[in-house]
Amino acid sequence: MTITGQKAAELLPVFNINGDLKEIFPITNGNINQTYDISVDINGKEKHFVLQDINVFVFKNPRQIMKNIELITTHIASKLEKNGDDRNKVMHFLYTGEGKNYFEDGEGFFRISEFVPESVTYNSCDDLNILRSAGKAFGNFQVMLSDFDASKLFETIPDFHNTRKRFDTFFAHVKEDCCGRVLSVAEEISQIENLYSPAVLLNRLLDEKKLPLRVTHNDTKINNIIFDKYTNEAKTVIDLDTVMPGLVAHDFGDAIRFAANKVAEDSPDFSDVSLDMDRFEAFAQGFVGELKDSLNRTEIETMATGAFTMTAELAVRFLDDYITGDKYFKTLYAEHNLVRAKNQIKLAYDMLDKLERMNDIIYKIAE
Ligand code: GN1
Ligand code: MG
Repeated sequence: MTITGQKAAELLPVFNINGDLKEIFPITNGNINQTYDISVDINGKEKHFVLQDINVFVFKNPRQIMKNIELITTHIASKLEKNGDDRNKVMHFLYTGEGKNYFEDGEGFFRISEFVPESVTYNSCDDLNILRSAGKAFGNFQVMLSDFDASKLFETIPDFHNTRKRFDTFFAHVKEDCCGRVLSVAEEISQIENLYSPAVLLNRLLDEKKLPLRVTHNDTKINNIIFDKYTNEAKTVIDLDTVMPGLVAHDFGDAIRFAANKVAEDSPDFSDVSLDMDRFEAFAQGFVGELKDSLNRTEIETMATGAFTMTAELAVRFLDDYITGDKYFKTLYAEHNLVRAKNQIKLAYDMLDKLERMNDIIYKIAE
């Protein structure tokens, strides 16, 4: 739901912010939750916060998300402190008078965090140093959670990166054709059918217990990292809604899918869609470099496959949303999900072509 200025002002005292709302701006990065930058006058000083209304169609149980986030961030904060680092480096939400890190009423499910000052985020980036540091930040996020007991976490979206299930659900929806759109995307459906077999490789290796489950972020778009505005150092990893047990290749792969595509994931310039190998290498240096001592052989061998897998999965998810009536992802125009799907299909095929080169790069870094 859209948050009005009046609602934002009402929420300030609920989260113990003693000040007056000055302005509220939508932050349009995310495809799911409604997010705002709010500025508040606190005793004559302006301070910014991030206010969000969680999408409860997507996150059926938002209280579980907030519990997960509380556990994860407390774990990371105490680890930072132990290492002599600043515990505030990890993101944290404000608490209400009732001791909750959220507030819900008939109008929405709200949470507020402090805006990281002097910071910047990137939706796309061709600066290889920034990409390397993004890789390092997401790799380090997993390092910080490597001793976290995964059984404490709720599965906030069951089967979130169960690629095989994503495909199977999609094929079932194709049969149902609830919105009469299937015929118009017959070509894309057959392209997706041809991706099925390579895309379920990670599922198979997981079933065979050759890949370990770790605590992963699961939504590693580069805009989920806050960078220092002046030094471009990665400061904080945000968007912890989908932190759940997962595969390391999912985190690596989703980041590559998003940050190493030559164009945005929803660009309609399909002929420009392609995996940029320099960006791939830079991110991999940061990510694999950070984690290599803890990765097993199969994880290293399937890291690049993860990029293909996540791209194929997103192609499926976007097309699935299109044929079932655009209920999941925010769309700005009628064919937005279809454009996203076509873009990701093109990228997935390009990655299959480049798989060997990608693997060579990973092996070199992991040596
Ligand atoms: C959604 O809301 P945002 O932009 O952080 C989605 C991700 C997709 C992404 C595609 C919970 O993330 O899985 O990769 O859109 N998040 C959820 O842009 O489904
Ligand atoms: Mg997200």
